[in-house]
Amino acid sequence: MSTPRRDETRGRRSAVGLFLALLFGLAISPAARGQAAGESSRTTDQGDRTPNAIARRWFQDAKLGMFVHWGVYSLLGKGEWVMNNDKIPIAEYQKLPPTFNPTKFDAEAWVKLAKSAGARYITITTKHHDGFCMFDSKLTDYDIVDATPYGKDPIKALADACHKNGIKLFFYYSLLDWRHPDYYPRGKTGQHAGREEKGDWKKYVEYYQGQVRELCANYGEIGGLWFDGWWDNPDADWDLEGTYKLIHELQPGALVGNNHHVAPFPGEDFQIFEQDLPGKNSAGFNKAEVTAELPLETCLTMNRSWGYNATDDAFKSVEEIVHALLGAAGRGANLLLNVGPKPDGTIPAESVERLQGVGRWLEANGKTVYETRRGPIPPTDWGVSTAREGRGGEAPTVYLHVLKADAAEIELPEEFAKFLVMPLGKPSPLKLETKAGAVQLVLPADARTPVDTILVATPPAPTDDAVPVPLE
Ligand code: JFZ
Repeated sequence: MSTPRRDETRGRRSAVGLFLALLFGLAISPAARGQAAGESSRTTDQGDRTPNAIARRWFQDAKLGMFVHWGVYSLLGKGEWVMNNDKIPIAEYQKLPPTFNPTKFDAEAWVKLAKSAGARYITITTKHHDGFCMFDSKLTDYDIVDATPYGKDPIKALADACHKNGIKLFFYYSLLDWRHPDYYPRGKTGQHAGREEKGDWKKYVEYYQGQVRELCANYGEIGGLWFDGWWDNPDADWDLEGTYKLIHELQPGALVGNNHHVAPFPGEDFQIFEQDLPGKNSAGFNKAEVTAELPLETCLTMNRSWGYNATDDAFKSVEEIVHALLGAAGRGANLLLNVGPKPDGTIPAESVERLQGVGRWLEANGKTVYETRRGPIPPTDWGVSTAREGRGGEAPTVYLHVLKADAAEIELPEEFAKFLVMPLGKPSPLKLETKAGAVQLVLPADARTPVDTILVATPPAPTDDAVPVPLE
């Protein structure tokens, strides 16, 4: 016979059970989530076998991507905004491509580096705000094949190397263009380019959509498109609906994201945060609410610059980057970690070292990150949680990532009272004490590990009188 106390326990247990079921998308149908038909009915639900849903789940599993900001601006070593910031007119800036010859660019080496970091995808600038195209476009001569002594398409080489090495490739594409004459009426930036005060916006939209078509048609299977620059001209008619439809038609498994800093538009497959974890706004421009419906991604610089900056040595440590990765994972987001290659095509040594450091950490601890979802404990003062679905009827596993180095005791929600909690890779269960409705977990110094103390929490078996049994 159940005692009242046990009934309470069961109630709590089912709350965690419900959370975990929701977490892995087992329980909610699109209809139950009030979604309309068409574009917005795309889901991440397990049962949804459309290429888009499969790609979204793949994306949520992937956790780490390598972001690449590379263009003719790299020559000046002052970041990718140099044309605007230094008020360089087009006539001057155009002198850069004839000197751009990245003979040391090695697509295979970049992809292997991304892999050694534990990244599962690469997102690269195909055109930034300066309008220069790093891919072979038939719609302009202002591209790397037509306008530089290099004369080859690095995006093609990268796409081939990615396909060969099982890495997905996403294309960053700037909707904003500081050079195109038809980018008119102008937006907030690019005012010193020296263009005439005229232009045909419709023609610009045709141009950019034509380039999106090229990116979807000429590089085999791609991971998706990552748009930026909408914020320069938010009231303009961008026909994003048409653009997204084109992408989804040409590449049914490609995901669309847009760094517009507002709530996601229909047809977008993931929500982007810049220099901030979802829900935070230290950068000042992440005011959008975090959507529950879409996969999330946070992009982050390794120093303070996106494009190569010769004097910026404010590099984050490997520990800080791993904490950012876990902070993202604990909020259900991927981390897109940036590198700014040099004009010769090599990636700065500081970045290489850090990528490899992150890779070493993931090599040892990746099973608590990849293929997980945000865990049942929201990010808190001691760290974050992630959770992994149980295979073949097994109970799900919750990973507690204790990021606070000196935490001697951490507080857990009372649902955890009957969980078995063990430091990753150590066979000794930790002591849980219930005090005033909360569970205190004692963390002796010898149970802690540098960077992240990972605790594996296994829920009690679903039978009524279950007593946790230590795992073998
Ligand atoms: C944008 C780009 O401008 C930047 O060069 C880089 O590519 C980054 C990933 O994305 O950064 C922005 C864009 C808009 C604002 C801030 C940073 N904004 O509106 O405040």
